[in-house]
Amino acid sequence: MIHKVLIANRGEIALRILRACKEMGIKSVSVYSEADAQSLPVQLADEAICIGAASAAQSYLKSDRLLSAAELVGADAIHPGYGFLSENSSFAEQCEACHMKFIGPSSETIRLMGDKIVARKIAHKVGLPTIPGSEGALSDEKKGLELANAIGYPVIIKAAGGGGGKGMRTVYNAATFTKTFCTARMEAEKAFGNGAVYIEKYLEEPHHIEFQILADSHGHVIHVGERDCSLQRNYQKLIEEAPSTFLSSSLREKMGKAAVKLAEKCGYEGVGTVEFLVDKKRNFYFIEMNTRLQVEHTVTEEAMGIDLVQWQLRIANGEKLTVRQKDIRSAGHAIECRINAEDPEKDFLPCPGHIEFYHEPGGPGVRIDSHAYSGYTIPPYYDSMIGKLIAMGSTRDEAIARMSRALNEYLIGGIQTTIPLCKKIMLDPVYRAGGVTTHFMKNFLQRTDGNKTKQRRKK
Ligand code: MV4
Repeated sequence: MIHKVLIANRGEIALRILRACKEMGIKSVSVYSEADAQSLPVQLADEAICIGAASAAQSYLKSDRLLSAAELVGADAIHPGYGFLSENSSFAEQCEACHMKFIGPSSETIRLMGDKIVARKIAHKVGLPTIPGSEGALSDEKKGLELANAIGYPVIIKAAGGGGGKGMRTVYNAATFTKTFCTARMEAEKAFGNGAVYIEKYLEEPHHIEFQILADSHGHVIHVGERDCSLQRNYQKLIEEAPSTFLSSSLREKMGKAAVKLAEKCGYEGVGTVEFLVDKKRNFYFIEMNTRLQVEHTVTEEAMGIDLVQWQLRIANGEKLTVRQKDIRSAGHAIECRINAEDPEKDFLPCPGHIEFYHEPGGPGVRIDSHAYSGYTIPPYYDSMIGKLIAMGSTRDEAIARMSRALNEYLIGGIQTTIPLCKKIMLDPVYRAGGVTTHFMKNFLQRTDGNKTKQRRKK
């Protein structure tokens, strides 16, 4: 039985996890860096323990210190949250060796899915559609060029160690292939310590749709629907929603079954996400599997009326899933806006600093997951997300109306945030029509920047 959980993370997700622990009568322990001593998760957890200096490399990424802290406080399990060590198979392995329950799948599953070439091979082998491309890693630029010529341009070069858009390069013709291939491989080696790259046919304007799966330790797997994460900028998700307006119920069923099959075939345990790209003609293709709780898990929670973090804890405790696939039904429509301490007017420059004033929205259909408060200082060492605003309604229009009004109530003084940008997107006719593709933000910023330039010229 899990009595005490050490939360190996910070910020809003640490808060999210300790809330689930409290509701279940499980003791929670926050770890913190010297920069996070004043943070909300430190103040609200049952215990808190300092693990090092401000930089992530000296604190939240130090597996030995996390394990020592867990042993010191008598924790039975470690929840890694997202980012940091959440998809680090060595850390999961160290936990296994110490008989400290790592809340997530086995280190073996994390390792397999962490290599995007291996994940693609497994998905293909068990019958999921994958994008035409290389079978494994490409040995050299000559083999790469031959294959790219055979597939036809454009092609995309991806790193085995990458994921989430890191280290990707698109190639539009044979003339530029070799050079781009070599740069991609060098960058992959430097960034991931793994120079292995693969290629796929490049899909134009795809939709990014991911399925949330739940798997208990007894081999039962279900999916709890999809999230549409097409609205991104530089591979950073900005607004997510569930369900996707782009899927028919029959396509949803087909993709959900594929996601469940993959989880079953790899002996998955815990919550996981199977990512797909869907093209204009509604062909779907597996791209990656994420073996962690994701930032945007909240839209699934609100759209499906389910607590995913509580399920993570129950599954880690060896409990069986009590819900069956046929019992899973939508509870409405949910949208999440990521509130980042960034200045959209200055090319999304992060702007950490002192929050002088802070007022959260409320009322029907509104949820905020945030560790911010009036007087809090956002440290410059970590990512710039300071909260997530989730709005739900019985229809998408209702969720949009609630999001708009909640964004107007959300008052943050002292720093720049993505709130004004999200307000503009909620009013945008293209967004409101639904079915945005991964190219939405580029077009949106061009359209609206264009307005700004015209206005400046008039002055
Ligand atoms: C692609 C693609 C087009 N064709 N793969 C970016 C994130 C990573 N998980 C996969 N990504 C893409 N892979 C092929 N074969 C286009 C993207 C992509 C993208 C995907 C999801 C959301 C936003 C995106 C923005 C640009 C490119």
